[in-house]
Amino acid sequence: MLSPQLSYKQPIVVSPDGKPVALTPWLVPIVWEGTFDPMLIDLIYRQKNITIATTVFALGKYTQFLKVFLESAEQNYFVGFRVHYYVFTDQPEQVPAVKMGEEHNLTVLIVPSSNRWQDISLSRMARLEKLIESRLINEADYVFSLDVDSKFYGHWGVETLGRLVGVIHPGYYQTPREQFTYERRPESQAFIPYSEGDYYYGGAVIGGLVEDVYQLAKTCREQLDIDASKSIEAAWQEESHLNKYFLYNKPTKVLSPEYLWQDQIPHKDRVKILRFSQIIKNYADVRPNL
Ligand code: 48C
Repeated sequence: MLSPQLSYKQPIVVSPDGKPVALTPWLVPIVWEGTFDPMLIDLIYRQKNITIATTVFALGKYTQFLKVFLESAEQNYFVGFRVHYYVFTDQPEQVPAVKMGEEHNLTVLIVPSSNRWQDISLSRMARLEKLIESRLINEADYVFSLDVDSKFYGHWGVETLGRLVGVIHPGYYQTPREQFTYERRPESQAFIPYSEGDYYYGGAVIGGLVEDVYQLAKTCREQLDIDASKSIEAAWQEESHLNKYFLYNKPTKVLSPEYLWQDQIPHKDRVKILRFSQIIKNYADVRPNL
């Protein structure tokens, strides 16, 4: 019995007349400027007493990105709500002292160094899984895992909260699915055939309710372990496994590329506003290996 071929038309993100599409084929919101009322949604969430945990990994030379990440976050990220940052690093002394807003806290978690950036990226799922098991299950309602080599340029608020939240990668939102950089080797647990795929999600932003992000992290870690036991490393490390997960466990909210841009990509005629963007860096200067 062949597994049912999940081939269906590829969802579009921006319509031919340039208008953003605000709903996925499975009827969950795609969050763009203008598709939500910040005042109203703030009012709704203020009634709840929520805590948002945020994990960032800053190993090796990536500690240099912490200052801009944290300072720009304090100006834009869940301002007015309770936020607890968990900074994973191999150099605690490199974590800058950044003035935190009210009810914003930061905990430093020491992890061993690594001389392969791929391993650092790959290990994030395992670390997230363990952090949720050991602490977040009691300390937070929502959790976001964000790439540290980024900067907040605009409002990032409770419009991004949901059970399971992914972001559309800025490099692939107007690309045919056959060109998505999914893992295409059937022997990998992250395999996605050319005929399938909704969006190409960026690994730099993963979010949702603690319990749901736990299931994501645990599943991806298990899949990563299976691949590793066969000496397979997926095309884009844990981002490949994340895309596989989101294909079969649809996000309940999808963030537009406003929530994950890249500084080197022009944005004026593409998104109305930039909120979070990966800064330009020379990988040779910041990574332990090429
Ligand atoms: O903390 C590090 N140190 C490294 O040497 C390489 C990656 N990382 C962490 O992994 C950072 O949190 C990065 O944001 C993340 C993987 N993402 C990237 O390297 C690029 N944003 C693709």
